[in-house]
Amino acid sequence: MGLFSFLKNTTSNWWSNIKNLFKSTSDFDEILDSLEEMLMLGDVGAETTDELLSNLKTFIKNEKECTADKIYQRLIELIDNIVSISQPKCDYPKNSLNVIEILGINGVGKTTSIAKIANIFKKEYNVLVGGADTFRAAAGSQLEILCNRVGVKLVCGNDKESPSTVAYRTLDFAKANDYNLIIFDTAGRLHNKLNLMRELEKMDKSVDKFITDEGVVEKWLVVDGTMGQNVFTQIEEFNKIANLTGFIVTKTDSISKFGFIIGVINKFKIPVKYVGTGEGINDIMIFDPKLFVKDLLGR
Ligand SMILES: Nc1nc2c(ncn2[C@@H]2O[C@H](COP(=O)(O)OP(=O)(O)OP(=O)(O)O)[C@@H](O)[C@H]2O)c(=O)[nH]1
Ligand SMILES: [Mg+2]
Repeated sequence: MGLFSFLKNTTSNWWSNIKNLFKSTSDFDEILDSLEEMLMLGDVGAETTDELLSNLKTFIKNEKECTADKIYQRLIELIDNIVSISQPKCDYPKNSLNVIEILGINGVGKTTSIAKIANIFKKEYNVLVGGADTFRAAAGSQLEILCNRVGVKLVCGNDKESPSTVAYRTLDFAKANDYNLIIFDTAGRLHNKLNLMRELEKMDKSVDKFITDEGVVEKWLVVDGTMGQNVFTQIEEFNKIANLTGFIVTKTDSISKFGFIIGVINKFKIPVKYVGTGEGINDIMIFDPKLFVKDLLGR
């Protein structure tokens, strides 16, 4: 069983239909028309679908003895090239403070994902979690329960504190106590976009005070896989207010189409770091592009 074996139950239907298309006819125009439709239906998105199609058209034009199978192999190669910018390994300098800010709209799985990645990173780093979601009253207690469960120290804010104050306190504590990886939970729902932007800017100021040149600051957006195409708009919005460096795609256990993963990586050139596969602490996997291509496309 491959790492992305969960894809086999669901997505294979989407991809098998695409694969079968290349066996069903040798009329290249017909293949390209149906392929376009299937990529769109699979949430790959208009831009990436257009790019793939135009690339395949050029390939057909230049290939002396083109066959449906050659076009199919080319398609896989193109997808492989797209997703392989997602490098699975996260490597942070152990002698510095490093920060991962977890962003995303409400309910996408930020807090749960923090517990999951804290549990992974604690094997290699001294992990401290900062509860900078002070907007929602229950956020702190949920995070506390999860951090206790994975055995990771938490610095929690109260609802009278601003996220930047909590960030400052957390980093101060981290510096004094030799933590080297700080993961921040943030609020998904602020009154409006401007408010969110201001809070994130203020948080960054706190972070800047502590992070040295060697330290890494990541901003990972959590997107809910069940939202399909809609994740594109969310990413666009967040990318305007924060320089995103990665994605966590959650709830992949409840989805049947993974095309948006291809589209998102291609459009934003930002790697998918982790994939959430359930509600349990261990229901997470590193996004390995090679395995994604192997298991999704059966290469
Ligand atoms: N099936 C499934 N459920 C998940 C996954 N990740 C998170 N969830 C569930 O999604 C719900 C919301 O998760 P949270 O972690 O509280 O989401 P959040 O983004 O922190 O939410 P807010 O703080 O309210 O903005 C919870 O019921 C989680 O158990 C996943 O990978 N698969
Ligand atoms: Mg939360």
